[in-house]
Amino acid sequence: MALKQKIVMLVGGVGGAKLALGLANLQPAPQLTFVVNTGDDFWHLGLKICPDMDTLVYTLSGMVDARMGWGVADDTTHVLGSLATNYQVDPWFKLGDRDLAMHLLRTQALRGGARLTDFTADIVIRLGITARILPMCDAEMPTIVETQEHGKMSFQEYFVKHRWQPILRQIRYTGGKLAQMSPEVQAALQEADMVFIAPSNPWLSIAPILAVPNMRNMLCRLHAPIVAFTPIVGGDAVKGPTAKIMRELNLAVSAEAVAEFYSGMIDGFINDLRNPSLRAQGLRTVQLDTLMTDLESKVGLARAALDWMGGWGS
Ligand code: FO1
Repeated sequence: MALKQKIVMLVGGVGGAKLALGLANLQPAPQLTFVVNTGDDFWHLGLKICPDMDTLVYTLSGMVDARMGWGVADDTTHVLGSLATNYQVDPWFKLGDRDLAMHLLRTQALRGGARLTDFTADIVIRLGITARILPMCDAEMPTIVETQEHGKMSFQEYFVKHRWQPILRQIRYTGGKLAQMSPEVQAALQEADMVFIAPSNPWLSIAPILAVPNMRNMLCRLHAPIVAFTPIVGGDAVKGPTAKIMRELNLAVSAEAVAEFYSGMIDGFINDLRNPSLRAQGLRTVQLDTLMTDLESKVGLARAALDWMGGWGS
């Protein structure tokens, strides 16, 4: 597969950022665009927090805390500690001191009227990232979860405060009248030679992107091939709540159910070697080792995916 081709990847969360890093190591950066989930974003302690955007930015810039997969490496928590000790503020959402720099700058920029797209473009340059990182949308589109035990709650309350333990009944992808696809996302998709859907949680990380008005429609009509990666490996999620959520949504925990979720939109599906092979009509599939434990395996998976797609024409 010629590396000059323009690639767009829909991504959210830690698993997606790993593949993004693999791809960024292979692909000439101006040809690579990431469209990132912002459904996880929220306001906390007066600051605008964009966890999936930051996870990707920190991963691609080499700043990420590799053990957690999010936040900044070697960070301290003096501010959070002071809030807890001196002011009895519950420190349930771990904001490190170095990480706070990003939230302060972003909050200042947004309060000053900047778009999240422009703020991110500026940050990306400052941190030496050459790939393009676009939020799925500039308006707020918070994901709301409906749980059996506590009713409605914001995404981060569900995911972090309650450690995704409540039973999920429904997920709502909200967006006001202002929610619309940015010209940058629209152009990136229209110009793309191929689109990847990262092995991120389909319901928590990818579905919010697909819920941006006109996004699903546009992807379904795109001439460029769209290929999704399985987040299910060996009948379970690599990390996080994907398998638990699938059970709660009455779905089989399988790569097949994930492929089904994207059906009508994707042309190809990258399954894992450890999963049963799947056959879905009109869908090209391949089984690869999708576990990404180090940089070599991240780059290896990206390369194998590109090589596989390179053979499509023949
Ligand atoms: N995840 C956690 O499990 N606990 C945290 O306290 C936490 C803090 C946090 C702070 C900044 C940031 O950018 C991400 C953070 N995350 C934390 C990760 C994040 O909330 C989730 O991984 C995503 O939203 C799900 O994709």
